[in-house]
Amino acid sequence: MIREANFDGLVGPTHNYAGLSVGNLASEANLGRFANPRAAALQGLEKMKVLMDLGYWQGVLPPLARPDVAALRRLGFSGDDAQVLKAAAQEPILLAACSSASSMWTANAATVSPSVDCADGRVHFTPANLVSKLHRALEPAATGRVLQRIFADQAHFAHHAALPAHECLGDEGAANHTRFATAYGSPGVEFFVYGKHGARPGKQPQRYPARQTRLASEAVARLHGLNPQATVYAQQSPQVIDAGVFHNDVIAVGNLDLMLCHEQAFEQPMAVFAEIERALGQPLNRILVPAARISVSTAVKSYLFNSQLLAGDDGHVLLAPAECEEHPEVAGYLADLVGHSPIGRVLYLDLRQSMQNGGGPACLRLRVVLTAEQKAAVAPGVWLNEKNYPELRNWVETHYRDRLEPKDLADPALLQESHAALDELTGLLRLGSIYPFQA
Ligand code: SUG
Repeated sequence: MIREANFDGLVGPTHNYAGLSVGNLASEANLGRFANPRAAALQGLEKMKVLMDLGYWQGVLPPLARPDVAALRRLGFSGDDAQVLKAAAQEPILLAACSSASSMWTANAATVSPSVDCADGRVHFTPANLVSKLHRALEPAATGRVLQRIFADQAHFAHHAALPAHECLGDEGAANHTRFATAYGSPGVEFFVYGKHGARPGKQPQRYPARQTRLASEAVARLHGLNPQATVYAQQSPQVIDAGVFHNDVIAVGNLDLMLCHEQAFEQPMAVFAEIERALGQPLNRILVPAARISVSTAVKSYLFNSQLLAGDDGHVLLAPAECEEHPEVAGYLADLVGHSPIGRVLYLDLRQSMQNGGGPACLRLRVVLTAEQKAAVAPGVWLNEKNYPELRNWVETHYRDRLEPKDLADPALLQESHAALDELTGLLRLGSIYPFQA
C-alpha cells in the first residue's frame, strides 16, 4: 500500500502578525493586529483531525523554538535571555523576525520526492533555504534536523542540506512543487514552478520578489536523483506574483492526475500542460479556472487554490478555507464543480488565524508519499491518532496565550512559556530532545 501522508506544522506559541512578508498581501495587511496563538493552534489541529477522521495518514511536525535567542545573539544582542530580548526590542523588525511562528507553514519546510521517483529508491528531503525573507531564512537548519529525527532510517530516507543561501538559489520547497502520477505507487512527474531563472535575464515580477528560482529547482531535482524525462519546469506568470501570488500554491494545486489552477497561473500554460502530459504518458485532468469567473485578486483573497486536494473514493476531496465559502463567486464556482468534475466533495475549514498571515490549508501541510514499510519507519509518536489528539488540544489550552501582538515578543515570560510548552511537546510526540534549549 502506497499512500500520501500529510505532515502539518503545529502552530507555535509565538504566532503573531508582524507584517514580515512583503508580497504576501495578508501578511502585509494584518500587521500589528492581535493574534490568538491558542485559536491558531487549535484551528490547525482541527484540520489534522478532519483528515485523520477521513482516513488519511496525518502527521504532526513540531514548531521551531521561538523566539530564536541564538539568532538574536548572532545579531549582537547580549546578556542573559531576558536582556537579549529587551535589547532586541529596540530593533522590532529583528525581534519579530527571530520570533515568527512561520515554521507552521510546512509546505515551505522542504521539497520531498517519493522513493519511486528517486534513482536510489529512497524518499528524498531537501529543506528549503527560504532566503527571500529574513524570518524564514532562519528556519532551514533546524527544520532539517527535525526532519532527520522524524525520518531517521537511512535505508528509507535521504536528507540533503538546504541549497546555499543566495537569492540566485531561492528555494521555497513544496509550495512550488507538485507531483502528478497515475497512482501514488507509480513513477510520477515532478513539476517545479519558479518565478525567475536566477542567473539568466528574463521576465520577472516588478513589484514583488520571485521567491523561487529555476536554478534552485533544478538543483533539488539533481539532488533527489529524479528522472529528467519526468521532471517539468514552468515559469509562474510574473503578473500574478505582482498581484500577490507569492508561491505557486496560491494559484494552483494538483494531486495524482488532477490539476486545479487559474488560467493565468503560468507564463505558457498550454505548453506546460502539454509537457506534463507527455511526461505522464496520459492526459491530465485539468480544471482551468477562467478569470471571467474568478479574478486573480479574488483567488488571492479567498485562497481557493491553497486548498488541499485529496484522493477519495468518490473523486477528489477539496479541503478549502472558510473564506472561499464567503466569496459568493468562489462558493458558486465550487458548487458547480462538484459532480461535474473529478472533485466529488468540498469541505470548508476555519483557519483564519493562519490565513491572516497568508497561510491556507495547503501551506500548513507537507505531503510525503510513503509505502507501508516507510510509514512504519517514521518516528511513531508524530502520527495523529485518537489518543494524542485530545492530549495535543489540552497541551495547547494549557500553554498558549489567546492574545499576542508584536510588542509582546520581548516579554521574557513568553520565552519561558514557549520553552515549557515545547519541552512537553517533545514528550507527547515521543521525539526526545530536538530543541537547542533542551541540550
Ligand atoms: O512565507 N507568511 C508566510 C506564509 C507562507 C505560506 N505558504 C505557502 N503558500 N505555501 C510567508 O509569507 C507571515 C509572517 C508575518 O508577517 O508575521 C509569513 O511568514
